[in-house]
Amino acid sequence: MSEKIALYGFERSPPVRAVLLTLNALNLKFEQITVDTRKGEQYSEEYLKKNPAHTIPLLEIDGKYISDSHAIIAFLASKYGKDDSLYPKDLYQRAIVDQRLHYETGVVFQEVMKQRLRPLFLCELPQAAADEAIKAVCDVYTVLETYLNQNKYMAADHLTIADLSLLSTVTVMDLVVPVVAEKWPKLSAWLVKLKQLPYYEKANTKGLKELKEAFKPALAKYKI
Ligand SMILES: N[C@@H](CCC(=O)N[C@@H](CS)C(=O)NCC(=O)O)C(=O)O
Repeated sequence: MSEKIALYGFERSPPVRAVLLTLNALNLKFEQITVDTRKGEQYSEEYLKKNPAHTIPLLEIDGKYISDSHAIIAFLASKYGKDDSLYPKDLYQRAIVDQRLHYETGVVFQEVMKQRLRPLFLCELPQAAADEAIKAVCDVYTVLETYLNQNKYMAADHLTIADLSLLSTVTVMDLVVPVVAEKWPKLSAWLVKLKQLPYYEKANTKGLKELKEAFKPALAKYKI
């Protein structure tokens, strides 16, 4: 690989961690450039030129930019995968991976994490709304359990970028609503298996540890 790769973002962000997991799965060298959204760094003039949508992650590759974790990980797997297993070339198999990625974008991250879990995390909700948020998380787990009844991994019988994307968010939701084997046996086993990936610790645990600390007041306040 001769291209120069840089990843903008910080590790608390699940979509940033999805990219970190993929970069590590592909054994790629890259530079990490901190953009802390808590400090509003995504709104700097310089960053907005690179990503007008002011989101992290952002990938820079030889002076060109790609935003959105799903677009980034599909690009990386297509360009650097030693075969097509992470992002299959077969159009039906690829459509299944894409569907899981869209589900992660629209439902898991945007609807459940951003709109429901974030206010819970900020202790802004009454208990009834917290109950709704928890139910939304359980609904996601049930959908994922069904995917895992169809395949050994989220979108195929082997690891794909759909697993890496969902792993970054499910590990956060698991901090609030634990994925218990009694209710979601396949999802629970999937989590255990993915946590054994050789690059898991390096790519996913730093941001997660910080979030675990940050979640403590909410976990003390609500009955979950
Ligand atoms: N669908 C996007 C979501 C990215 C996103 O919303 N990231 C959050 C941080 S977790 C962010 O950049 N928020 C700051 C902002 O939108 O201004 C992706 O997967 O990259």
